[in-house]
Amino acid sequence: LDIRWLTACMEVGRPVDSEKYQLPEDEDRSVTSDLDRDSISEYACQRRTTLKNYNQKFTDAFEILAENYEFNENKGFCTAFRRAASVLKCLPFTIVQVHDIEGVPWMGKQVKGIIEDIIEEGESSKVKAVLDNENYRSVKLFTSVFGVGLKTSDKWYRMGLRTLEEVKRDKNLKLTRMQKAGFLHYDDLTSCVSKAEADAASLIVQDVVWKIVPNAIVTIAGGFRRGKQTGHDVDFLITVPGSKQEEEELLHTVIDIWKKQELLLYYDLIESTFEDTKLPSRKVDALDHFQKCFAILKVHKEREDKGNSIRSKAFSEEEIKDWKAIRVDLVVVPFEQYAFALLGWTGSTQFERDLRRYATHEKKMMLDNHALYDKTKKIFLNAASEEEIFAHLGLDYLEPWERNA
Ligand code: DCT
Ligand code: MG
Repeated sequence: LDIRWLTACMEVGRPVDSEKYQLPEDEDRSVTSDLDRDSISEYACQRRTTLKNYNQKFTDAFEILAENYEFNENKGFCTAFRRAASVLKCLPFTIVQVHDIEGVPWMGKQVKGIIEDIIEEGESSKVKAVLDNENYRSVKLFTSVFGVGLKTSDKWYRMGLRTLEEVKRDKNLKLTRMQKAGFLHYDDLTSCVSKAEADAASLIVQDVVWKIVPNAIVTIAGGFRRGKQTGHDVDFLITVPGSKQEEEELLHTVIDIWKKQELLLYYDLIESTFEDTKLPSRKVDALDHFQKCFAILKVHKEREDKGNSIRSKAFSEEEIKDWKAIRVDLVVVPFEQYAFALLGWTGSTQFERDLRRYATHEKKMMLDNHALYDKTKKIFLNAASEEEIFAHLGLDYLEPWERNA
């Protein structure tokens, strides 16, 4: 495990709408712009954060430290480093001296220390120590398997296991169905999903959904909606205007069809746990209560060897794997909650955290993936679009590609 492996998935791409963001490609802006740093909000939902990150060497370092704190259940430091990474992603210049971060929020003592180390030494010894730490490396490795969380990783580590081979060899371990799929498709699932692969998955999803409900709306959310060129999965929201029954049955029918087509390598269908009566004090630990399907789809590769058919004929069918296992999340959303679900599932995770924190602390409102509740007026605020939700919260609208906090 080394830093290259860790950062392989953290790419810096171009925003979707390049007309609006004519930033010079790869230009390293080391000159501090005349940006008023005191005006940078402590909330990611009040910062425009595109994929152009001028401070990746700092944000990568913070994210490694945050992750290590997460592994060790130190929530305070984890949050501090996540917020620090997030805020640096919106700076329109590269930090070259400590003075550059004066007035920038979330620059605490520890954070400043790391920044100083990186400026002076080119790297941080604290980050290096984490990357060399046996516990960090093992947990990072174990959690890279689909279905393995911190609890399982910790258990394996305490059992003395250090490699995936050791885990696979241990016959006493009872793997869940999800973990078995994770090991089976490990290489595919740990190599990033490209934009082209996400588009191919979109076609598969649209094709089956529209066959069942022709007027259903299928939207790609998550990182790809924010303009990222790679991701760890592809997130889809599906809504069926009109019939509740069609809505409830849709995912079941999708699964049946995919099974017949042998496209489904794994799935877990979770029924909706949404109950109107419990509003607005819903369980906060669940991401949301929509019916959803966590799946691994078999996505067939575009044939690249059209002019090379003699070579392909030399291999038997089994030898050529012409597909890739891709993680796909399908979320079925009632039409009237669509804007809230879209806002919640577009992310980034840090953007979402700050949006909810802003609603709670600045507006005395409660925002989740289902609704927005005004605690002062004791009413739900309806919204048909993301723009309306931003407006209810008194926020300037941020386009999806400005939410890469
Ligand atoms: N989300 C959230 N809180 C979380 C996890 C996720 O609000 N704890 C939201 C934001 C993004 C969306 O769900 C989809 O989640 P991921 O697929 O994990 O995020 P992503 O941004 O799409 O990242 P990736 O590109 O790696 O798939
Ligand atoms: Mg995603």
